[in-house]
Amino acid sequence: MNLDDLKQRLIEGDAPGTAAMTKEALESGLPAQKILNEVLIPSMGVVGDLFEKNEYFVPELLLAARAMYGALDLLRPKLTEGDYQPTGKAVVGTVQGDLHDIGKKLVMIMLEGNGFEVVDLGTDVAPEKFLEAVKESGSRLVGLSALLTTTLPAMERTVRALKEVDSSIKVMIGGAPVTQAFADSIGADGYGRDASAAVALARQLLGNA
Ligand code: B1M
Repeated sequence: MNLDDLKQRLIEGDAPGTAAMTKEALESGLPAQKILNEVLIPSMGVVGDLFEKNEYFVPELLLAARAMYGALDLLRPKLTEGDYQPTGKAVVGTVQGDLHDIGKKLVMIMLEGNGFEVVDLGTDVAPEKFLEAVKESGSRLVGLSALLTTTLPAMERTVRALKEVDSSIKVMIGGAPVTQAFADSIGADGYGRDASAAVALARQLLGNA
């Protein structure tokens, strides 16, 4: 099948078309990881570029996000296939002021697929909410996502708040503007470049590597 057509459906925010072509790609035997990494994620990048050039506006971003969600739902069973033993628990959320959640959703899908129990706090999550969730769930691992340079300070505040309460809680961070150097500078325990790296890091931080 022509993967450029799928790319175009997602860039245009055509949810039914994206779903139909994702299904077709899976049925033709293409691995879910390949569809994700070589078609869907790069298409969201194109959407971002069009937004930057003022050719797309927020409504177009929302349409693309909706189409991406539909595709992820179809890929989820394939991405999480495997015979995994329970690995650990993690609390995840997008930091305060930030509404982006597709990357976080992917991280969650991959963590769950690798045996983690995940408590999802959603988006725009205040530091206190992370603290509460850690207390309630007993999780020793927190994952923070941020997509805006303007919400990086909220990430720093959240790491600081968690570490002040209990310095042994492990915090991993990720998202497009995040780097290893930033993680080091704010005292996070690790940075995951993508969802697969986040799983390896989560295992390592909980001593299950
Ligand atoms: Co927004 N947005 N957006 N947006 N948006 C970006 C991020 C932007 C880069 C677009 C651009 O200008 N090129 C830009 C940020 C610029 C900057 O800060 N440097 C931007 C902007 C400016 C904005 C608004 C301010 C626009 C406005 O209102 N004027 C506004 C802010 C709202 C807010 O949050 N307060 C806004 C709004 C939105 C929507 C709500 C409309 C929508 C999000 C819908 C949703 O998520 N449900 C949206 C979208 C869709 C995007 C782009 C186009 C796509 C993001 C995405 O889903 N990527 C984005 C452009 C881009 O990223 N190139 C853009 C796909 C996703 C799989 O990748 O999230 O990076 P990503 O996740 C990756 C890794 O980063 C990593 O793993 C994932 C898988 O590989 N990862 C982790 C992520 N979290 C991790 C956590 C980990 C580990 C790894 O451990 C815990």
